[in-house]
Amino acid sequence: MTPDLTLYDLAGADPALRFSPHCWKIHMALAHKGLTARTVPWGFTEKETIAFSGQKLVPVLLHGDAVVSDSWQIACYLEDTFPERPSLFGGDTGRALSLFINGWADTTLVPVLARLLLPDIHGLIRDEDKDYFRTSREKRFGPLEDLPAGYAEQIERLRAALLPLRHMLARQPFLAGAQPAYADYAVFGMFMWARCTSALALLADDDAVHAWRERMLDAHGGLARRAPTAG
Ligand SMILES: N[C@@H](CCC(=O)N[C@@H](CS)C(=O)NCC(=O)O)C(=O)O
Repeated sequence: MTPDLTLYDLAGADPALRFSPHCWKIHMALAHKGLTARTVPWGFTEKETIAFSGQKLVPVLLHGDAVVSDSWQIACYLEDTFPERPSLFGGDTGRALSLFINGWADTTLVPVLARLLLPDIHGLIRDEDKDYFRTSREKRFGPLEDLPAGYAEQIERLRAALLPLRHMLARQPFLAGAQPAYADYAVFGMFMWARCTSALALLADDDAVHAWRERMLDAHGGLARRAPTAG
């Protein structure tokens, strides 16, 4: 029987525009497991809609009576609930290493990318979310209007931060080895955040990370490549 899954998924003013890096990790993880979820588009200030989950962020996954929030917890839930389907981690060692890569992407790539993407995202979200988005993001990153002035340096920072990835992808096609798995999705979510919201060229054409990103866009029948983008 097909499991009944629902995913609360960050959306723009256009509900088809799904750009959350953490939600994208889960879109890819679901596809990896051969699962589909009904998705519910969610705006930044719709905190009441997900209050049942006991927290204020997406993704949130519902499966029967189970309510799971936080992308890493959702990935572990999918792995443990559907062990007969293709593994996201390839065992306990792979799970531990995937947790490191997930944490690396969240702590190293999110702040660098945020400075490149936030002004465009502000233009793409629902009017009723704009004040909240601006106030919450400007506390961390300063005035949104000031960010574009630093884009060239910021892209260099991003490319420098990707060195460990580049080093590995020069030797194997995916972070998880011959085929993609959650380690890849944890990083690729960041690139979907950028692809869906921005036209900035973040990677040089001859970068091994660029070639990997192309392979990831093609993975699972081109799920990510088909996703609506702002452009
Ligand atoms: N550690 C969480 C982070 C979730 C998160 O930051 N979600 C963002 C969307 S990408 C969100 O819900 N933001 C709402 C807000 O900023 O109030 C995870 O991995 O799921």
